[in-house]
Amino acid sequence: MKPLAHTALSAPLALTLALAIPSLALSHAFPTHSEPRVGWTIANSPPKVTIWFDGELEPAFSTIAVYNSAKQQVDKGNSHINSKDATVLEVDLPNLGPGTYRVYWKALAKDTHVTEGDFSFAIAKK
Ligand SMILES: [Cu+2]
Repeated sequence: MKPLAHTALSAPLALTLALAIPSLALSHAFPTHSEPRVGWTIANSPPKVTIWFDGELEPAFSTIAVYNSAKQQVDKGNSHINSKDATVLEVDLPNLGPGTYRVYWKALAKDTHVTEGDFSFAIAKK
């Protein structure tokens, strides 16, 4: 999965944090893998989309949204960080029909840096 952007939420704040706590400067979060996997075609509607990151996320600004090919949002709107693991972002899905779906994610890391990107997966026709 390739993150498409890595921008500072607030440059002055990020700079202040980076200077104050150097070890946090590199802790922005990038995805390591997802379920469904990037680009894969799967047989059945998945119960949710899960993305694992390489660092802990801030719950308030970290989101996943899933769209169908008609650009309608199809997820259940409950995008959230996993309660047991702050590096995991997930959103529940209703039962989806065959087609291609696009997942847009945005992650705010503890260092105030935002990463975002998108990928697709497909559900095969029966
Ligand atoms: Cu960063």
